[in-house]
Amino acid sequence: MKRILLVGSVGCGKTTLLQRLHGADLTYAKTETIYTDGQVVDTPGEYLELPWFKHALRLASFEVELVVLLASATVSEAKFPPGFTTFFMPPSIGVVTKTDLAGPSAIATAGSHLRLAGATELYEVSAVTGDGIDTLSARLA
Ligand SMILES: Nc1nc2c(ncn2[C@@H]2O[C@H](COP(=O)(O)OP(=O)(O)OP(=O)(O)O)[C@@H](O)[C@H]2O)c(=O)[nH]1
Ligand SMILES: [Mg+2]
Repeated sequence: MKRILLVGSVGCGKTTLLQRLHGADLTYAKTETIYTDGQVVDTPGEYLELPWFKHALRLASFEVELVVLLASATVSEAKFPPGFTTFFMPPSIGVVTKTDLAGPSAIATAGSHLRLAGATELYEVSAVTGDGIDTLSARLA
């Protein structure tokens, strides 16, 4: 599996996706700091949402091959600034999360936020039901 950095707002599903990708039990634990689990660097959503933490995301991105931007299908507002992917040296992909909790138009809205952020390659997943995980795992292999 590629070395990846997970970036997204608080509660968008980064840690749950990490657990799913690793085939681990899904257990909720608030991420308090940047940490590495195998090939995955997980980050707290605050690092995206609070401007003075953003530099930490950029530093962490130097360690990975791919940045994964996550947007929850349950959140209607954009959490990434336009062109956010240019902030990172490695390429980025976009992942819409929590597709089990939203309809097609909400999923499309989250996807449009990821495109505006600069992600040209999008995936739609539910870490809970497993929908879309095989396709994403194949991309990360
Ligand atoms: N239904 C559903 N719930 C999900 C999914 N992914 C995550 N959740 C739930 O959303 C909540 C937040 O998930 P986390 O994975 O902790 O979110 P996070 O992005 O790591 O959040 P921070 O660590 O605070 O930045 C938890 O209660 C998860 O169970 C999903 O695909 N479907
Ligand atoms: Mg987390």
